[in-house]
Amino acid sequence: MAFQPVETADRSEIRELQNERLRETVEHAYENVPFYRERFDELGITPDDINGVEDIEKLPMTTKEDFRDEYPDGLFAVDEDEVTRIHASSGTTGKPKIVGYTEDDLDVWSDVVARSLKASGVEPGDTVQNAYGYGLFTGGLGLHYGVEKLGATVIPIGSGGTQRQVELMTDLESDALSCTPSYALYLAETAEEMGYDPRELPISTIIFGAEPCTDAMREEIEERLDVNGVDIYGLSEIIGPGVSNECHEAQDGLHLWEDHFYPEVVDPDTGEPVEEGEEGELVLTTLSKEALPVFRYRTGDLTSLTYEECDCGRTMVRMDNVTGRADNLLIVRGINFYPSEVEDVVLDIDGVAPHYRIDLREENNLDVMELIIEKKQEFDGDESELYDTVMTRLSNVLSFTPDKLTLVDSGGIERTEVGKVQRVFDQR
Ligand code: DLL
Repeated sequence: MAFQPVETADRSEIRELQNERLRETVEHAYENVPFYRERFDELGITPDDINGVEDIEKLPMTTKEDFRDEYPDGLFAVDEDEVTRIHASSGTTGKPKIVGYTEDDLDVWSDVVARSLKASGVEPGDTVQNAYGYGLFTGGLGLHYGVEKLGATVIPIGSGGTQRQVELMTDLESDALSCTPSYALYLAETAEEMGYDPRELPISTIIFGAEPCTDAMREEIEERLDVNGVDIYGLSEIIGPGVSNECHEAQDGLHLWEDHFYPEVVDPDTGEPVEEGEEGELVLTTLSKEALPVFRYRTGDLTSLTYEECDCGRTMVRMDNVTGRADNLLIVRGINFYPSEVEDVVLDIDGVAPHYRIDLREENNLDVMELIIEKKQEFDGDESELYDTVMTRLSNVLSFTPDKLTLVDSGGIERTEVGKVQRVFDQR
């Protein structure tokens, strides 16, 4: 059922592994990363103070600014000749975050991605069409080696070239597709334009990640392509895709592979831990990374954790799917909301396609929000009624309405064929 026995291990066994690995990681980082040694000194701690994960809060937190300050490799804990691979994650501003892997790190990464794929319902012998970008982005190569590790066949097509994706998928009878959720929809549209019925394409599973996906968006993908949509989560600073993944059996949260990554959830403002089940910012500590050990990394991603048993038999903690980031809270004239809240409301309305954008600008020193949404191709109802429905629903559920609501025809919102979709354009 699971790819590795540890996925269903007793909690006490998992805890022992975590304790042992945390102690090793602390020693390793203290010995080899001046940045961490200085932080430890400032806090007045040494590796002897860390006996296990119960001491995790004594450790310093690491932020994306630390990656930038230590650019390119100041956080690396091994010599250059031990680094087998480099990846990078480009932020919206400034230098990218550079991450490195030893051979053992790459092995762990393949393992956790293979676990993720198996949890998604992919079996050895299946064919996975990997439409994540290859290159510095961790999505392409990360998924690639996981598919091979599982014993499945990978089609390393990468991102873009959507017509070719559809043709190859049909000719090679791909069982699964890995891509961003927005790309899955784009592929469905392209297939339709090419004269295919997207529901008749051979894929039965889509492993989507790298972007937030609300339940409404997932339903749309599943319906349009007649697939099971499974969520994969990860970030370059920790390893890449494969930090956690939904199981297809229960699809009730993402199992976090906590023998390699220790999770905490904290209040994004104070950094203090929140109760199990409560939402906050995910903070991750690597437990086995050699090239780039990271303590208490502030991911910025909002989620909650549950240690309750899962129907699938895996014992590893589950995190809620990530639909918001602590830093994408929008504040418009004092009203706070996340783009995902707007998405949830709007996509639930008949006649609205899963494509939208939020434009924020300043007019006469005031914030102005414009919401642009696309009508479904088959929509033939009354446009002003649709307009009213959207406004009323937003007002009822979120207690605010945009200053301007624009309905555009199908295809009116630009699609993202390569990379991550951008839905908020803040020009303030
Ligand atoms: O996006 C790694 C990845 C590749 C994950 C392919 C899944 C599939 P980065 O480019 O470093 O790495 O971006 C990491 O993307 O902190 C989240 O904000 C967001 N993210 C990743 N997966 C999900 C997901 C890759 N399943 C950042 N749901 C993370 C929501 C996600 N957000």
